[in-house]
This record gives sequence, C-alpha cells and structure tokens, in this order.
Amino acid sequence: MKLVIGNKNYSSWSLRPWLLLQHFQQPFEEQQIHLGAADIRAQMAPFCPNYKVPVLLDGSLTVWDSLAICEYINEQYLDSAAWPEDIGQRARARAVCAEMHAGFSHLRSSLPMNCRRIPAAVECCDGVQTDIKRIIEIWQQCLSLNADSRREQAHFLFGQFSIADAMFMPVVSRFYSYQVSVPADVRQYMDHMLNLPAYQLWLKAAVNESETIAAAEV
Ligand SMILES: N[C@@H](CCC(=O)N[C@@H](CS)C(=O)NCC(=O)O)C(=O)O
Repeated sequence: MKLVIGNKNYSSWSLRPWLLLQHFQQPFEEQQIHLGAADIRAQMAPFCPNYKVPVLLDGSLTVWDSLAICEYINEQYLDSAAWPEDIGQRARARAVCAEMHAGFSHLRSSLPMNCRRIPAAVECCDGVQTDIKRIIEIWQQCLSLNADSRREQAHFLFGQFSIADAMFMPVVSRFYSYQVSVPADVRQYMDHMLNLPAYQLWLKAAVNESETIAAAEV
C-alpha cells in the first residue's frame, strides 16, 4: 500500500488515514507532496484523480478521500476493528464522522491545522465559536456514553480507538494549537489523543518539515 499525503504540518485530511494505518501498525509506504509547490498539479497527476490528497494506492486500486480510505483499510486489513462492534454505536460513529467530514467549515478555514504552531489563543468569530461548541458537544456525548462501568472516562470517543478518533484528530490538534478553552473531560480526551504514539510520530515529522504555507500560518 502507498499513501500519498500532503505536508504533515498542514494536511489535516492526510493525517486521518495515516493515523489509522499507523495506530493499527499496518505496513505502508508514503509519498509526500508539498501542498505549496508551484507544480502541485503535475506532482498529483499520476496518483490523485481529483488533484487532492490523501490517496491510497493498493495494487491496482486507487482510493481517494480520507473517509473512503479509512473505510477501505478497515474492511480490507483490520477485520472491522476500526468501527465499534455494537450496531447502534457504529451508526453513531458514522454519523459523527459524516458531520466532521462535511461540516465545521468556519473552524477549518479560520483555524488551519498547523501542528508545530507554538500554542496560543486567537480571537474566534461567531461561526468558529458555533463549530467549537458543537464539536465539544459531540465529544462529551460520545465520552459519557462510552465511560466504563467504573464511570471512568473513555480514552477514545467510542471506547476503543476508531475511525471517529482518526477523523477528529486534526480538530484535536487545532484546539491545542489555538488553545481553545475546553471542559475537563474534553481536555483529558485531547491529552490522550495528543500523546498517542502514532500522532507523536506524525508531529515529530511535521516539526522537521522545512516548507511553510503562509495562508495556514494564522
Ligand atoms: N474530502 C477530501 C478533501 C481532501 C483535500 O481537500 N485535501 C487537500 C489537502 S489537506 C488538498 O489536497 N489540497 C490541494 C488542493 O486543493 O490543491 C478528503 O477527505 O480526502
């Protein structure tokens, strides 16, 4: 398998399937394309049908779109371990992933992912505040539904690491980079995600990248 990704520091969509593969210790090659390169279309042309990353190449199969890639990895290599076992929880996990995939445009455009940013708060407009409020609501509902029998907070949104955590990892990174104020249970979830060995590997590589994209340096 080869995963074509963008800059680790900035490419939020690339982070999702990369984290899933890395967390589940699946072997894969990666190829990086600098999203600020002048010849980006020429670099993407051989791999990316829609001129976007991430793209997964597996034998003769090309899968584009981060969520579709996660679904494929889950079915083909993980024996469905990346979705909750319970059908109701699985439906819920898919719903929050779909909401993440299609929504939160204010947050995405105003607070771009920038993993190595020195954490500091910024002013957020009403649209961003609304997105933040809704994301916190989703996380708190998932975490309280999945607390264990001793009422200890779940480490992940659905108990075990799932595609939902991978889909929200870039938001965790943003909330940290822009020091979004969050309640204690959300802080605990974020700390757990930020310390995941797979994310730490991504972050280390992001910090070592030399390219910068001015538009993402808010
Ligand atoms: N819905 C797509 C979005 C992919 C996307 O927008 N990728 C960005 C990088 S994070 C990209 O390739 N941008 C390059 C461009 O638009 O020229 C997914 O989930 O994979």
